[in-house]
Amino acid sequence: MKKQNLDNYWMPFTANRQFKSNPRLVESADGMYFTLADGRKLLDGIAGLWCCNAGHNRPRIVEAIREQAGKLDYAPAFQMGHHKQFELAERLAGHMPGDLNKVFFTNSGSESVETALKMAIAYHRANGEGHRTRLIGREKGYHGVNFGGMSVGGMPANRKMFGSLVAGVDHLRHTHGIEGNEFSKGLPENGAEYANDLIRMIELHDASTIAAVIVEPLAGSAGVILPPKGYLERLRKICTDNGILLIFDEVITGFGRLGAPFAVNYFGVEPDLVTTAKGLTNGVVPMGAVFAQDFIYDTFMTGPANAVEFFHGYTYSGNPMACATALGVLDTYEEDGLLTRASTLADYWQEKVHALRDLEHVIDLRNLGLIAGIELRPREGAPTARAFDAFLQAYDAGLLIRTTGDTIALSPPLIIEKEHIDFAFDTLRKIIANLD
Ligand code: PXG
Repeated sequence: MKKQNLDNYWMPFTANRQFKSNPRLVESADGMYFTLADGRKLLDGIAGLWCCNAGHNRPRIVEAIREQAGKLDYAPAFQMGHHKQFELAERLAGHMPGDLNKVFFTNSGSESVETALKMAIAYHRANGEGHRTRLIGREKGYHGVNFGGMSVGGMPANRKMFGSLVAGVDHLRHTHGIEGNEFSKGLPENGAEYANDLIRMIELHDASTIAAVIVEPLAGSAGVILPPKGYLERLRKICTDNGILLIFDEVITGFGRLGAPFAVNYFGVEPDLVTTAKGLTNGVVPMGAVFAQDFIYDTFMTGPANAVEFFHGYTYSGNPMACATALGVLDTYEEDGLLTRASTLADYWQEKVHALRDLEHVIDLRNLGLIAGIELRPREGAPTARAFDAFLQAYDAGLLIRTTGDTIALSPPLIIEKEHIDFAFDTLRKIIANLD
């Protein structure tokens, strides 16, 4: 076979030179597994990138795409519509609790975040409070890579190369590493008071300048950081008391990851806007969605009926192929009970995660639903190297994991069976025990 030319593709979030010197190329995928060019199988421990919640090559999804491609390939996104956009929005709203009934389509998590931030600022303006423009994010937050999301995000490496970012942004402290929370099973006990950072910001900036607070209910990318018990509830109350919109970024937690359809259901805390992507289409076709409370939508629907109410949208918002895919994905989730299945495996998963506690390199273990964070002690003078070694060794042993800093993150497809969980943790135990 002709050797593949790897020169032209500039890979995202990848050490290009290292990768190209020893590429890891997947050939196909089915169920819980990727297959490599040499026929070797790789158990997918991270659902692609936290997105293939129904696993790979699911027949309903493949069929939905085939059928749509031969029927309606594209429809103009503005001033025109097609049936599947409305059907999908209705079905999605049916899974989201409360009055989060209005759905705006995007093409990625990053675009969902930009959309939600713009909705928040524009909402206040439409509501006669145009002075509310400030956005509050959180340290270690990840809200995608576009300017708004990067600015409210709190990952230094993702920000430092890109200048002064969006003005008028502030950050709550993160909740990682709070004393007494090490090795918590599920939600940690300590740190609800970190939500009071928002009160300090209100005292500093005045509530009348703040449009919205955006947080991941559970921060994935920064290494699986869980909200302390009561934290999200407190954030909700402070926002409500001060007329500030609360945005949950559910790009990772959405679509069954925690054992409920959304973190909104799981925590019983209702934000004003919810951003999603990833699991919405099982990662198969790019798509995102923002859920808005009815009152937000209604606030926009007040001018003349022939006026565009929200000057925002994408050529591919509600793209027919993406909508058809998402409908096939929802069928699969519903038929297989995947939006709640993680809750039936969460105890078993938790037990397996915390069984790694005796390993010398392990300094913290975190879990919720079908998510795990295994934090390793960084190697002297070489942060991230130990975890990346684990990634390479797991790959050689037939297991795909993800690392961020010195934390290993796991978030498998929600179709996972106990035997897969056993394989993943047995493999990781051996690898971590033998790391330098
Ligand atoms: N918000 C959150 C909470 C995310 O996790 C985005 C927004 C951006 O989504 P897009 O579709 O624009 O990439 C994300 C994406 C990882 C990892 O391994 C996480 C993401 C993407 C790639 C890798 O932690 N999250």
